[in-house]
Amino acid sequence: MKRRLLTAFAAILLLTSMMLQTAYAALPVVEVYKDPNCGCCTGWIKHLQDNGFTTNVHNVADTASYRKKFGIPATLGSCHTATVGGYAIEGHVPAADIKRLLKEHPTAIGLAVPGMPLGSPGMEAAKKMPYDVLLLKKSEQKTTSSQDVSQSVFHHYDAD
Ligand SMILES: [Cu+2]
Repeated sequence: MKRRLLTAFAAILLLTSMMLQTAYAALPVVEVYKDPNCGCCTGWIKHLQDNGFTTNVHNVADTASYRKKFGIPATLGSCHTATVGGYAIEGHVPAADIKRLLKEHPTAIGLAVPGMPLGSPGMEAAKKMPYDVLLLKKSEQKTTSSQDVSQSVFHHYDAD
């Protein structure tokens, strides 16, 4: 009898710890690569943290080399580049879109907000610009140029 109770107790403990692990695993750590003097990058990092993400910031001299390594075409570049849950995140991508990406889990390189549009997270401004969050995928065509990345609009943000 006592033994059975102990077994039940152990099972409950195991279940609880599994549930806790799932809760923590819900948002993987964002590894951010930025120039040490980039202010708007810091603004974006704060936006991620305010939305429940844990960040690991790497101050690097050459973000372009990381961009290349993560498969982001230079033409779609911004001020910082990041990885999360096996995806690349380029520029001022809103946290809500990163969460959607992780939830929907498409086969993709990741998301990009090219340039630095005013009004995007970390680029707060009185007047907002319209901008797109792009979903980047490896193109079917087997070429060796940066053209082998296809892009589609993941989320469009309107101007004010
Ligand atoms: Cu920026």
